[in-house]
Amino acid sequence: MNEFVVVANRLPVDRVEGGWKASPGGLVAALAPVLRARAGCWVGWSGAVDEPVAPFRFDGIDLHPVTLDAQDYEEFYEGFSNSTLWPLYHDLIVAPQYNEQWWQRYRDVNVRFARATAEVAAQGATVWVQDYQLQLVPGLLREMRPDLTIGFFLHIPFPSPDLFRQLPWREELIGGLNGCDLVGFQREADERNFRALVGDDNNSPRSGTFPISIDPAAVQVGSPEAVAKLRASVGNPAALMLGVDRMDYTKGILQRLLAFEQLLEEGVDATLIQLATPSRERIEHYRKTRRQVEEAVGRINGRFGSVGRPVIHYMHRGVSKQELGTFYAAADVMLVTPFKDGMNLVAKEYVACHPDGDGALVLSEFAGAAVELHDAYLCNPFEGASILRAMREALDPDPERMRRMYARVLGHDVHRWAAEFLQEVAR
Ligand code: GDG
Repeated sequence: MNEFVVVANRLPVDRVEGGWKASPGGLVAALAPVLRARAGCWVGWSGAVDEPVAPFRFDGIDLHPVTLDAQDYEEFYEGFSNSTLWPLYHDLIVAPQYNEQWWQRYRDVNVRFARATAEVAAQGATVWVQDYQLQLVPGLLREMRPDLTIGFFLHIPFPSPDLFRQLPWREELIGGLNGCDLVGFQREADERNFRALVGDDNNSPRSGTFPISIDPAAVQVGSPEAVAKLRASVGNPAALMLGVDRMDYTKGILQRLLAFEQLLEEGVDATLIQLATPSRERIEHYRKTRRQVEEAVGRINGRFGSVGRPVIHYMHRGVSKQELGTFYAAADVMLVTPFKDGMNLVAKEYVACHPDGDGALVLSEFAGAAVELHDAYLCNPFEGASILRAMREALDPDPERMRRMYARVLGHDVHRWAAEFLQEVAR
């Protein structure tokens, strides 16, 4: 029996030939020490469809797999989680779809997660539920196991009450969160939206703001040699710019490319590396985003590139942590321009790769990270001219701004985030 249980949609591992490998991520880095110290375990889905897996131990942590079949994947994951809640919580960048069958499936899967958790949690244990896919779990678990201490952290934004009220199942979803002792949010604005919805009566849980962060020790800063080699391979431009995102319509990749195109029109000698890792590829809005991005990359390279020297180096795949660290260290300007983002860890990872004041961050006002990283060159991604202005400013950066951001990120890492949440949930 476990004194501490983490419940997340995904287990912190990925399937590989003949076994498992650790999936990189700040959440595991932050929670692994706590799980080991407190005899804890992790409940989640393995990532493989229709593949029941028995509980197993990986890297000193007990993992309890929950099985999802093809229909769960379609209706719970792609459907209700990512075509209803995701767009609604990101302020309707695309229209959410409301589908009764998806909702039923979302509830079924949440029941399965709650049961699996109830089975492994010790008397009086602390359970920490993660993110929007599992919003009903706290309420279900509270009924099954009134003895537990239950926390929930929302990694994505929480919308204004007027948007939330669109949901045909709003009562049930709020009921789910009411099962918590503590609900945590990325920004105070998210917490305020939640409080405006639930009020302050005795049925509503405590809430708090806990901006998530990175594990600085896990970021592999590129060596000077690797950086020089990368810069030479892209033709040693005066300014090397970088974008790193999941291919998601919330990230504002197209708008960033269009602003970059305008910068080139002004005659600036700049090259952009844009990494867009594949994401939710069966959902039409994601396919459309990819088509638009790839069309723009082709057009801009057609206009400004020459043989052996494209102006945008675009990759639609994942790269190793080491390669990513070289990109971060090499980039003069990091472009993070989401329309809406819970936090955005890419911005913090870039800052962690620039301890000496070099480099510059262009950051959307609508990323949670903008609250702490107000020394970035902030922009409004809905206004092309604003992105362009921030890019121009970032070409001649003030090193003090990067130094202050570096101190902030290093002083508020993911270990501190987890410790503060767990201290508050226990209070
Ligand atoms: C959600 C919220 C919130 C990306 N490509 C590669 C790679 N990555 C890593 C990055 C970073 C992570 O993926 C992406 O995290 P973000 O925070 O930027 O964005 P989401 O995936 O949307 O995450 C977000 C977060 O949850 C945590 O609460 O900040 O707002 O939307 O760590 O480095 N890593 C490697 N290769 C890649 O190609 N190794």
